[in-house]
Amino acid sequence: MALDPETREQLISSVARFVRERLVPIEDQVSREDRIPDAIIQEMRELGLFGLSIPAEYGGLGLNMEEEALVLFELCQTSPAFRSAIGTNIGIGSQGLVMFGREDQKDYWLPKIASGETIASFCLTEPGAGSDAASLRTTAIRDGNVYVVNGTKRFITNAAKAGAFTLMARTNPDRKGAGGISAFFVPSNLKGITVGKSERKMGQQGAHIHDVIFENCEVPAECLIGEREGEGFKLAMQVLDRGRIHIAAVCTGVAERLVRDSTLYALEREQFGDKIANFQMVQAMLADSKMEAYAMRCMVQETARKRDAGENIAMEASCCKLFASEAVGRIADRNVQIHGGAGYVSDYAAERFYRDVRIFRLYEGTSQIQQTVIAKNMLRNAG
Ligand code: COS
Repeated sequence: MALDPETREQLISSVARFVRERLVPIEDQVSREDRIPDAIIQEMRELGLFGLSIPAEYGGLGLNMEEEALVLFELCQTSPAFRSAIGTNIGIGSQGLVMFGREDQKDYWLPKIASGETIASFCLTEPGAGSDAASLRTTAIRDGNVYVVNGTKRFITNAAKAGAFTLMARTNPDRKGAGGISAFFVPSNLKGITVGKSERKMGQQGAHIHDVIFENCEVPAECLIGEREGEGFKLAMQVLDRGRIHIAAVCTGVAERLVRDSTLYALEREQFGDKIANFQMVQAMLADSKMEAYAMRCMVQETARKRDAGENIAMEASCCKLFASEAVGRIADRNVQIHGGAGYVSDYAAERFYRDVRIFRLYEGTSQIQQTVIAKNMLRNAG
């Protein structure tokens, strides 16, 4: 459901103010302490950020994809670790349920997800199944009223805080590939679930990833998302189609922040008796970064609108994710370059953002997976 223009503007400007006044001042602290203060998480709840995309009838703000992107453009003008706190609730952790869940499942879980009372994570990746998601080996074998789940999930964002997991597991181990996979929405407090340690990462300190281990975990049969087994891979792919627009919007927000940082630094720093902003080689870098950030915004908005209109956007979502994640890497690199030696030391945000943006080219499908999806669709359409 689209918001009326006035409410939409109010939401976007309150998020922008929250970022400017509450998040930017503590970026460095969050990075050093590897922790977002509880008071900030509470403010995020109060702003409705955990429920941006959850339909209004379940207590969320019910934003469509275009509106969600507009909010992310603002929310991500700061360390992307803050977005990660809400990212799984509004994206990959909840959307399987929103798109394919039964009414009883949605009634029970979505209000808790929307309020931030429950954190929802997405369990697809495994030690042996990353890009080749259809090769996952976690099994869920039906035994009376339960599925007995065994397997390990890897790099699961927000797992230690999660109250529930969207879990992809093989209900038919005789069937290799996508067809034997089903999706479940599983409470995290079941016996037989262990969450591993927080992994040390290159960037985005304050956001955490863990292994989730299932050992003879008895998952009630009603946790199957939807009515039928074997639909889990397609669910995961559709969640990721949407997730790829979301990540591209995140990249756009970060890119716009870095373009601003680069410009302000170039206007402040003097060399050879002049502001470096007056040197054409610096201007060329600024212009390239601006051009790319603008292209990102346009691509994301266009694709989000198409999705809202009900079109199949699998190919365009991959175009957005591929372009935006690669471009924000170049923009972060130019930002370091414009800062010179100061860009390499941790006193400036440039160094931190340079590390933070590297993950965008990896998660929710590497750049090479996006190329594969784009080319597959092109060839199919041409055929
Ligand atoms: N929407 C709906 N259905 C889809 C789909 C989509 N976007 N993409 C694929 N499918 C369906 C196919 O139609 C096919 O169904 P049928 O068997 O009924 O024809 C089935 O899913 C298998 O598709 P495909 O053969 O294309 O699967 P592949 O094993 O070749 O894998 C890629 C496809 C590589 C695109 C997929 O494994 C992928 O996205 N990998 C990256 C995973 C990822 O992003 N991981 C990040 C971790 S999550 S944060």
